[in-house]
Formats: sequence, C-alpha cells, structure tokens
Amino acid sequence: MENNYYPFENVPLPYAFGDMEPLIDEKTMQLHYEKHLQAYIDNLNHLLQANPALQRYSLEQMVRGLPRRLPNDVGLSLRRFAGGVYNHRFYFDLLQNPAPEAPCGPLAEAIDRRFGSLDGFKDAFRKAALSVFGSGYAWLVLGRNGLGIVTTPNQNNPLARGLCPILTVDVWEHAYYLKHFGNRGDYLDNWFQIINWKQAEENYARCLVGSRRQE
Ligand code: MN3
Repeated sequence: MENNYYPFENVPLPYAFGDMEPLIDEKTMQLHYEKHLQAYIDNLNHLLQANPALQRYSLEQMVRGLPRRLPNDVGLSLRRFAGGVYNHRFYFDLLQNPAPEAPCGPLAEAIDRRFGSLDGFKDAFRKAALSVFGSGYAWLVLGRNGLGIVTTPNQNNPLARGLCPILTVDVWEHAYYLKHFGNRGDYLDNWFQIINWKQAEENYARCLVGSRRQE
C-alpha cells in the first residue's frame, strides 16, 4: 500500500467515480472518497500531529495495535481513524468494473475447499454482511485454520485479531444509502458483481507468505 506513513494523503483511486455505475452510483463513490475517507485521513493526521511519538508507525502497525500503551482516548481515536483509512483503501482497491466473474488459482481452490463453491462462499459472506448490526464490515480472512469470514464493528480491522484480510465490503449505510436506502441486501448483490478478484488473489498470496513467516 502506498503512503503507509504519516503524513497521510488521499491517494487517488485507480478508477473514476462513475466507473462502478450502475452497480455503485457515481455520487456515492464520490462522497465516500472525498468526504468519508478524507475525514479519516484528516483526523488521523491531526491525531498524529498532536502525538509525534506515534508518527514512526506504519498504518498497518496502527491498525494491528501498537506495542506501547496509549492513553485511552488516544488509543480509541487511533483505532478509529487509522482503521477508517486502512479499511476504506482496502475496500476501494477491491472494486473493479467490469470485474472477473470468479477468482482463479490458489484463492479459487481455497474458496472451493472451505465453502464448497464460489456460490457457497457468496451465500455465507452475504449472510455475514447482513448480520452486521449498525456500521461495520464483513471480511474474508486467512487465519490459523485457513479461510474464514468475520465481521468487524465500526472501523475495527481483523489484523487486530491476528487475521489477515483478503476481501472486504463496507456495510456502513453511507456505502449504499443514496441508491438502495436501507436495503443492504441489494447493495451486496450489486457489489458481488464488481469484486476485483485479481486484487483479492494478490491479498491472499501476501497473507500466505505472512502466515508461513509466523510458523
Ligand atoms: Mn465507508
């Protein structure tokens, strides 16, 4: 991930806001990136400005949880703001239109082994994403026992639980309200059609290398 250290900037998306039409509308993409992600970038920079000792940590280290003890309010704000930057970048990088219909290679094989088929994965992932009460994310992760699906509230990230993220969907209402109002299921059905599986395959390969390093 580029720009992994303070000061953080809103790295341009690899596509235009309108490119996800009609599956995600242009206005939603623009607000999500220019308002929501930008606010997390600004808040994280302000927090780090006020706490210079934290500036040497990478975004991933901040999301994973810092080794040093922080005052409660700083720790909570850091988790929210760093998570908001990391999670949104991760989500946006996994969008592509048109997208491949299915993953290939080792990720495809692992999905078949764990969920029976790609459709089996989609059913389980959709259920998990619908189960998030309020704001949060659903994730495909690699953990000790192979692939799994987890959800996180707010801007929490599976890295803090020792799980390596492969794929995520943002289910905060701001991700779909303009087009779908409260209908998260319709948003998910559209989102499944614009998954950048190549990026997910790269994430999976990186997770595998990381898990071998820890053994
Ligand atoms: Mn969001």
